[in-house]
Formats: sequence, C-alpha cells, structure tokens
Amino acid sequence: SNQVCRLRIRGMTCTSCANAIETSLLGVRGVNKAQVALATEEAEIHYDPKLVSYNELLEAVEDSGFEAVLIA
Ligand code: 9UX
Repeated sequence: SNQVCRLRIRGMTCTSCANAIETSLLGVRGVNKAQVALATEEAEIHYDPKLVSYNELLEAVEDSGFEAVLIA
C-alpha cells in the first residue's frame, strides 16, 4: 500500500541541502518517492506504512542534519 505525508523541514539553506534530504529519505526501506522543496521548507513523501513509520522518516531527515516535524 502507499501513503503520502508532508514534513516541515528547518535548516535548509541551499538546493544541495534539499537534494541530500531526498537521497536520505529514498534510502529508507518503504519510501517510494520523496520531494523536498527548499522554498516552502516542505517534504512530500510517498511510503508504505507497513514498512516504515513517521519516526523513521523524521530520523532520516535528522540524520542528514536537519530538523523535521510532521505537518498535520
Ligand atoms: Mo551546502 Mo546547503 O554545504 O546547507 S548543502 S549550504
């Protein structure tokens, strides 16, 4: 199955930041698609909730050096 969530990401200052976060998210098992927008500070993530949790998505962003919170 597939689900979409959005995260607010703090701390990005350039396009490479956004690309690094996308790469990090895409490396998580169960993530099918990840788009990070610098201008809006938002990430849109398509994932299988049977394979990956919100917390793992947040951790993937934080491991690449940025803060993330779920957008309700
Ligand atoms: Mo370049 Mo963006 O080091 O933080 S990746 S500014």
